[in-house]
Amino acid sequence: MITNTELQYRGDLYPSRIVSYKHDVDSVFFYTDNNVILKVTVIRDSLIRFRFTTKGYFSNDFSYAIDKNHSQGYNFLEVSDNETYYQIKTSKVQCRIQKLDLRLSVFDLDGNVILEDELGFHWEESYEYGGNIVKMSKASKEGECFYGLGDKATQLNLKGKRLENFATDQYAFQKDQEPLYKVVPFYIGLQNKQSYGIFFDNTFRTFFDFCQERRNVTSFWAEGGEMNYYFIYGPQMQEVVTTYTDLTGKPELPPLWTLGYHQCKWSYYPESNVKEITAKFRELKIPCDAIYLDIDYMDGFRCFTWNKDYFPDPKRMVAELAENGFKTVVIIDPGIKIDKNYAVYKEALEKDYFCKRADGPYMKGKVWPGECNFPDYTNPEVREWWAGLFKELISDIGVKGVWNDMNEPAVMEVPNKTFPMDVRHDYDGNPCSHRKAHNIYGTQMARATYHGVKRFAYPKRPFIITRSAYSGAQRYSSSWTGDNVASWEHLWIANIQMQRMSISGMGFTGSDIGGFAEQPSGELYARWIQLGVFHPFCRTHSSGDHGNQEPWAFDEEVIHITRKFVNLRYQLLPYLYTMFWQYIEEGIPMLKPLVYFDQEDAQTHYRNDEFVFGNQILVCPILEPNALGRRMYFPKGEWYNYWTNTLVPGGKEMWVDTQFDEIPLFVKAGAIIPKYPVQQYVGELEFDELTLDVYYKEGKEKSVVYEDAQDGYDYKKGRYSLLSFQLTGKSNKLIIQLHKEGKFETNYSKYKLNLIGLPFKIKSLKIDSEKVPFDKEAFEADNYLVVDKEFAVLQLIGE
Ligand code: MIG
Repeated sequence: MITNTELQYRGDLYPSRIVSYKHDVDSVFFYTDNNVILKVTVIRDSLIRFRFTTKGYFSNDFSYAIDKNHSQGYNFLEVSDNETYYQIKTSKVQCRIQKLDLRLSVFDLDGNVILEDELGFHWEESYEYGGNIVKMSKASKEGECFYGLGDKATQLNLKGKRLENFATDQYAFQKDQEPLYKVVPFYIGLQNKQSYGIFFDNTFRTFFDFCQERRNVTSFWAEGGEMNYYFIYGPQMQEVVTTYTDLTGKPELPPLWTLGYHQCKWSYYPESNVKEITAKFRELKIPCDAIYLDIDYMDGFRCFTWNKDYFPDPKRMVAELAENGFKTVVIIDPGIKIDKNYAVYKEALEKDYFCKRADGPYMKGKVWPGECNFPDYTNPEVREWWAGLFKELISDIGVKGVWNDMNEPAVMEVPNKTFPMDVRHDYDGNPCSHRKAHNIYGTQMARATYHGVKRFAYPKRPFIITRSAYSGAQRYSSSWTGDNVASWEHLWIANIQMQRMSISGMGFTGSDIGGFAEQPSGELYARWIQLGVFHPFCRTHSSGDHGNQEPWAFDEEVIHITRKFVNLRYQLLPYLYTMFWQYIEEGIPMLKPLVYFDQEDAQTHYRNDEFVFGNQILVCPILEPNALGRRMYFPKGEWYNYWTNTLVPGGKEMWVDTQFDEIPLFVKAGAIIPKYPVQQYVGELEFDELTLDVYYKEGKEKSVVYEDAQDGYDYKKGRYSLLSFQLTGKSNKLIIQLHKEGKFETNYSKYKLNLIGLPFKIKSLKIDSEKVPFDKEAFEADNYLVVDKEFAVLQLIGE
């Protein structure tokens, strides 16, 4: 064995033998004789934190990612030891730490290995910066798969890949290009039908290697900071993802209109152009809820100003747009123009809020406004000031959402596209350089923006969208995947990115529909909108320098397809809102990759294309030109073709025919799917019936529908409505039991049941065990049954 003294001159250093340990309520400290301490904290029985120091003491414990409200739960913690290792046991897992070298392994209670150190923790001292380059390597078994890590533009399963986390403005990124805009150092391992998670909470540049360098080794490392990671036990992927999301936080509910369709371009101006665009949506009857103003609305790209030639009276314009159902969202960048006549600049300068270089000068960089300084959003006082700047935009002008761009942060005309690494940051009282603050800069900007918009929008809910993000950013903001390209390959990438973001805790995300750079063909645009309406955030955006990208920039058929699919999204709003509610309540991802849906089925492990939207709708986009069908995999269960209502058994791959105006879309047998009427914008119509598409199944299936006032915070005081439908299908009977919860009274008074796949003819109807009249002819004419919403048990009895 090589000793530590020898290794010091070769690079890597290792912990040596454990000499003592100490145990407190939820943590165990292990001390080695070369100053390494490992602190093992049992946060929950299925969530364990491992934190290492090489200095003999720990620095201040601070994280931007961890939600201070995360659940800690009851823990069972038992420490024992034998000759070779210490053992820490919780009620879910046992963790062994080798006395010789601090290597650790985690087992389930049946003794199956879930995670095992290869070299384990090791490090390299950094002479240049001080501190360590911290490294970890784990043994990986044959067949192990890896998922997660946020916005990576590559296959869903990350096995065989090396990935880098460093927030980067990556214009027109390519497949497999690294690094991208967001940093989510969290992955899910799946091995032996068991899932576990690792969250490496370190904001320095990090790398993950999933068996690329060495076939049986997974490793992750950071250019500084601490080896500090969380192990999350599954065994189901759902438990891993919900635990991670609980740890890093969930958002509040967004206003329902944000789940509508959004239209954007760089840039819509002047006012007459904005009015033309919004009018055209209404004229063509393509629903739309939001219109965006990109950087040209400002006066010389100065944040919080308006170009008065283009927008002489923003308040009036925003109000007029609102009358027509359009919410206005405006862009705000971090670069503040150096201009002594510009109020925001002057104030930040006076108060010393800009980031500084190591030797004192302000950080200066070129962005859209020209030379800029940049607020240090890692300083709480700066965030507070920034939040206050939104008063006029939100309270006075009536803007409803703010779009944070360029916050990686992006700097033009410099080789590394961002700040030099010596720039100083407050890091909430833990002063550091840009090496440590870079990856969370964007999140702190979005956080400050969120607080400002929320303050001035109250009692309405705020809406924020950010380009850069670190784990936890989901608490403050939605996001989009940055500057993609109008290509078929990018449609493939977008599909995977949104699934990956969903299982990485950041579900409220979308791609620029149609592609940002270059111009899509009508066919590509149509295929993209057909997928985009199934993404939590649904916005068309383009750079504007390759022609227009509104639906009417294409031919009649594309207009028809756009309308058809956006209409479908608006019909599915209660379904979409319910899945959002499950995300904020329980951390359940809105989009479920097939492997998440059924990890036991090895066929799902390398699939990229199909995903489950919510819990009961299976979506498979068409990702190539001239395709009137494709092969796809059906996971477990039985699935109704949405367009034809024919039933397909799961567990196999099949060819599915489609038209140009359809994509393969399937509904789980037994599902009850709620639908609103098509509206041109959220809240346009009052309606008296909630449509329920009821998909018969022999057996049981539960469906839920969450509703509330669609905005505001009353839902937090119990003013919501949660309908739980339990469907039970028998050969000549269909029973629907309904349980209601919550204090919110929905406006409608009836359900309109659309019965699909009933294997029998209805003879009679019972509501709460009373026979009620049944108009057979009327039912057979259109298959709809209208019932009063106040029922507990509905029975359809066959002949
Ligand atoms: O340097 O504001 O990703 O969505 O339209 C380009 C102009 C700056 C990049 C964003 C894009 C936005 C554009 N911005």
